Amino acid sequence: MNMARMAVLICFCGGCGFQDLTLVTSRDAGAPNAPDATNSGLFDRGLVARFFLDEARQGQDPASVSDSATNLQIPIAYAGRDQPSFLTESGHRGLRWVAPGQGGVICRPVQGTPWTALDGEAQATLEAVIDLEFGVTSGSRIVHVGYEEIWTIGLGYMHETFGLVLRINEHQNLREASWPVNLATQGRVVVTAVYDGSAAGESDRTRLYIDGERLGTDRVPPIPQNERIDLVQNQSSLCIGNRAIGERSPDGAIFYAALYRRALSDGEIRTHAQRLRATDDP
Ligand SMILES: [Ca+2]
Repeated sequence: MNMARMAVLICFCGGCGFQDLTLVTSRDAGAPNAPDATNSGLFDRGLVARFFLDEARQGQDPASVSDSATNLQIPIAYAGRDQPSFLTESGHRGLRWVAPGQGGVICRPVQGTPWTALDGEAQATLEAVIDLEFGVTSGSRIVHVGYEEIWTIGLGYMHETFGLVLRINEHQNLREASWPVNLATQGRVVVTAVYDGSAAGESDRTRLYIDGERLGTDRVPPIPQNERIDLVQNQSSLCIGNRAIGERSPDGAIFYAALYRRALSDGEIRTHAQRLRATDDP
């Protein structure tokens, strides 16, 4: 019988100055930092939604995809014949949009779903596996919660302007952090954006990682400590690859997307990146 084992891990990242204090529960005495997922090899604590986007082969058009965190079925709205469409790229399944700023979206209102657990939290993690070429200058959506033009929380891509962006609470005071990344030269990458309102330093309240490595930013947003995410539950939808009203697709593929109600640690993000680089399906 495996007994749960508690371990406190303190790791200091060489040169980066970040300290990562992580409390881990492991069922495997040989793996002190093992993911706590049952079968996916990914951390489950604080998980709000997880999409593997593996439902179909190229050319099939299923009506919905599954959120493995809640077992909700999320409708896919297709825009014409071409987007989004399922693809398999080097063995990885996902969906591809063929032009920026178009329609087509995976989307469902948050009200009445377990996703509302994110409402009022002062931490979140948005994670995606993507291979994007372009995004519209006003922000193509990767993982997005909001309504109409509003981002209550989302990860997006603004090609040739700001790069990857994390936006929070636009209906109150827009909090925006950005990282100048040209995804067209990156290929398939694991992108992780963290909002940690509890962080003492402003520069640590928004963090971005590519394949598990943290990027610096020269635009540190002034976010008050412990500001809470307001989802605007009665209006917002959770969407992948667009906003509910369309016109914000990226040009490229999304292979996986997840949303947490806590800030994943640097170590957890690296563990996820290794797993998702290898496979973004269950
Ligand atoms: Ca996938």
